[in-house]
Amino acid sequence: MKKLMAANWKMFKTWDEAQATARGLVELAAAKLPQDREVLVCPPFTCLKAVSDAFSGVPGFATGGQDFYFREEGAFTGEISPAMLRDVGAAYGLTGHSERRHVLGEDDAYIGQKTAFGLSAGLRVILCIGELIDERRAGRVEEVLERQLRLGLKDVPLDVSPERISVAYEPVWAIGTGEVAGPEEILAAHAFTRKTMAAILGKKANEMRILYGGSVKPSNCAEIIALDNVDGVLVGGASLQSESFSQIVLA
Ligand code: G2H
Repeated sequence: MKKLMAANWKMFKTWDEAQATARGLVELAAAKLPQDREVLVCPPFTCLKAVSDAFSGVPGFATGGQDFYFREEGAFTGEISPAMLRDVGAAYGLTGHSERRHVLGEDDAYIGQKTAFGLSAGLRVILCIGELIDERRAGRVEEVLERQLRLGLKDVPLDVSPERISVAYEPVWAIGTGEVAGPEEILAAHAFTRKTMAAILGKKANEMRILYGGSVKPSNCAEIIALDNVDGVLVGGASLQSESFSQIVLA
């Protein structure tokens, strides 16, 4: 399975900034991109078209939305549908990012509805999961991940193509803090995630990608990406500059 090197730009960049960063990334990384890697950038909705256009015709480069709603269209002020994402070139959509859960108040059931709807509407979906520091200290990591996976993947059809659904493990205490989970913590969480996905979706879970996210940077990416059950990374802060994200993509 190809490793997915994914960027989450969160609420950063205007159209011009997004275009310049995307073009810079293509310049720095496209020619050297190994066959077994793919690049994904999830910009704010307002710059998706700029990044999709910059990636157009570049093999292995794709764009995605950071979120979407679980209806095709309608009176849902402020929301964006999977079809609208696809209309501006996006192939992927994230669900359940920790900032959606803990800043915007989304719960597991809602995230599960979006995950299933995004797949049915033709997106590739990356379900994000991860525990809070208090949950880790209380020894509740597996309980939290299991709940997030069971509810998040609840309505995913069992015949889904494995490349269309991925999970990103992002321990909340490692997001934007500079504090990376250690190899043992990543190995344990990813192995548990794989086992739980298999219990929910069957053997095909072995062909689904599990990404790690949380303070990934050029200096730690090579070590993380080499770990068992790490099939890619989801990068926030260090993906905002084409120089640092290209180093991660090629690490
Ligand atoms: C986790 C990650 C990107 P950062 O949110 O999803 O952000 O790399 O800044 O920790």
